[in-house]
Amino acid sequence: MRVTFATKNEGKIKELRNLAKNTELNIETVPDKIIFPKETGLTYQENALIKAQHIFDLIGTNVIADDSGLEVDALGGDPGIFSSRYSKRATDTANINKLLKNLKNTSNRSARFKCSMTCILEKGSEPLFSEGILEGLITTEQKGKNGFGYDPVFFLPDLGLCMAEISNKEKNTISHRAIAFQQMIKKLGRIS
Ligand code: ITT
Repeated sequence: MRVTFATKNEGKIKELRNLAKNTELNIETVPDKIIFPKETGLTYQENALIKAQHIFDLIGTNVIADDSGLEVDALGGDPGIFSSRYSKRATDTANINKLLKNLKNTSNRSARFKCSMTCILEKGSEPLFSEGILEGLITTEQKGKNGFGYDPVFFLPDLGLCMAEISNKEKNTISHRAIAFQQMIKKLGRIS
């Protein structure tokens, strides 16, 4: 089944393509010229639906979207739904720098990645939703070159490594996005 992934984030595309390898889903991307509407939702789920619905309205075929973010306990859950636009420059490096600055001298480093995924199918059923969460700790300095976003400062206590230090393949066995995707695959299986 062909599904268009409503995102502009190259890191997400790479991950979802790999996740979909052993499934019947064929992940397509949106043309560069497409402009997404503002993510005005108050939750990951609302924002994922805004992205998916926008592309579905344009192309009318199966669409999948994810909205995700990092929640840091010592910052009251920030940056949360604003994770990609946390800093003014809104680049991965600027976001990480702002995060580490805001956590300076903070001993509570607990945090989690959350992902809400939605799928709208052309056969006209209600949108499907799934979710994934991954717990971790925010480091004091960056480590590793893999992944994207906050991966270089997201420490995985069970592995003793940052997310950016593990392979993309390994990330895809534990990540919030992988959990949400596996749940979505089950839901799609039930209705096909
Ligand atoms: P699209 O809206 O086009 O999908 P985006 O990057 O703006 O791309 P989101 O609005 O969902 O996507 O924001 C997610 C942000 O949360 C992302 O840019 C990262 O900063 C962070 N994030 C989400 N998943 C992550 C992951 O697996 N590793 C590291 N950072 C992640």
